[in-house]
Amino acid sequence: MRVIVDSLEKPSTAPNSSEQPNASGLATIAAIATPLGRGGVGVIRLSGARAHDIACKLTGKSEFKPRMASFCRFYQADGTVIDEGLVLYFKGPNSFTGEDVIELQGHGGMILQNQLLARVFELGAKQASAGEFSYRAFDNDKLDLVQAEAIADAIDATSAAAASSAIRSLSGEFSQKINQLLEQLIHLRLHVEAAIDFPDEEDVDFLSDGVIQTQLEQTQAKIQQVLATAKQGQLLRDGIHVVLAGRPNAGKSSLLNRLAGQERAIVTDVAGTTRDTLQETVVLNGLTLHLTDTAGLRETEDTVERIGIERARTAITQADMLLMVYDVTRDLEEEITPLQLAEQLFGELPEAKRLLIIANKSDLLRDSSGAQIDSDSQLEIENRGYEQVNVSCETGVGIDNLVETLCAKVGFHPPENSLIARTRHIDALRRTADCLAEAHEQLTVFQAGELVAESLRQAQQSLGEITGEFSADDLLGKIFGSFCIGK
Ligand SMILES: Nc1nc2c(ncn2[C@@H]2O[C@H](COP(=O)(O)OP(=O)(O)OP(=O)(O)O)[C@@H](O)[C@H]2O)c(=O)[nH]1
Ligand SMILES: [Mg+2]
Repeated sequence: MRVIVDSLEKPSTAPNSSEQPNASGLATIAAIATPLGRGGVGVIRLSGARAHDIACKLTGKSEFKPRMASFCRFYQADGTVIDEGLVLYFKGPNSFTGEDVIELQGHGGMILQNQLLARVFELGAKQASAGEFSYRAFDNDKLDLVQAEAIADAIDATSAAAASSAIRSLSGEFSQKINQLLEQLIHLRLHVEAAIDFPDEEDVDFLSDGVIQTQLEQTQAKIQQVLATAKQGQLLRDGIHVVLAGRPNAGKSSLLNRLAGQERAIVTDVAGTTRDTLQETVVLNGLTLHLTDTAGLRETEDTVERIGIERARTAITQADMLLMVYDVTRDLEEEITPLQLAEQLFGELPEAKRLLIIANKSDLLRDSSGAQIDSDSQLEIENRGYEQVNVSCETGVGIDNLVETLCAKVGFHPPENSLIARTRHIDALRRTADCLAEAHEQLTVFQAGELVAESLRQAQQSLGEITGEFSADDLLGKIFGSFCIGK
């Protein structure tokens, strides 16, 4: 039987690394792990074979006990004291990186921390590059890629839900799901390879006895489940880019202020108030919204306004979701429907999944005549798969409904035990699903064992990219390069 589990060696040095391997292997690296600035405590972290030795030379001690805090003075070469604080020693492999790790907990503050770091370099450590500690942890099998990414995601989280999901991914929950799938796939490949290698076995026709097909379909279903979880995780991590667009004076800036819960944008009754685009990030119902307020769209001779409108158009093309805000008392005057207005404003009607229509100033409708939003146009909107929400930015009526509709439209459910995920993961899961669909076709339509085996091999390869089993060097470089120094 052929070898089933393909392997790909991890590279021996970190991508982006300024690593200078010496006789003892990798250099000992150091970096400030806490944010630079005023603070009670500042931490410098060292990792590598010389970490313990450097700590001894720095403090004049002969040794540190693993996992015990020791109060010490940190000395310059001439014996003057730089600072005093705690030394913590984690002996490899029982440390974050799997190597010997030293943490120097001195006082926070730029000058002290930089002096201490310079002294550590003098004693032989090298500056760590971005993500190098995490890379070493990955290289020493302390973390897989999903977990390493989860560390960065936890640090960068913009909502409490995103942070707790990242921590769940860090603990290995997401990796476990991927590993279970990998096991299922390997099992499946074993069956198929056996069917190819023993085609003449009597009584058994592995390819057509239905067992392989059933297993394949179960794996496909499982991939879809994980994909759905990952999509939620990606929304949780990245949020969505929402652009507020419409005619001047429709109430776009008022809506931004409502959603932000503060007076961020200038609101006046002068049409053309907003000139430049304005960004604000808010978390509503657990979903991070990166909002962009834009200049009202109209023909204009004003140079500044025209530049603003160009910027608005650029933002519109880049939006995940467009909120077309219109003034129910004015913007439909020429008897055009909201969908026609959208077509006029954006040049073409955006896809239904990218457009939410906001009928604003509903308070005025009721105040003046008691008239309601035109039911014919409402019907047209629904029939064509679009959605309209009636709001009043003045009174706040309808805003909650707007947020709920928006969340539903992008398929975001308030998170419960969700796991953080990235576009990279979703892409890999989709490719895996495609390979499995191909395998299914080769099996059921053509009974082509060799081709089924090849598609399954590719599926395993794509899936393995997620945790790092099959990742290429340049991908690793991209992932760890986006980390902060000291992580
Ligand atoms: N009655 C009422 N007035 C509103 C409502 N929303 C906004 N307005 C008023 O409409 C005017 C325009 O509001 P803005 O938020 O500045 O409108 P805009 O779409 O940002 O306008 P530009 O920046 O000029 O494109 C202001 O006088 C607001 O107070 C609403 O729901 N009801
Ligand atoms: Mg405005």
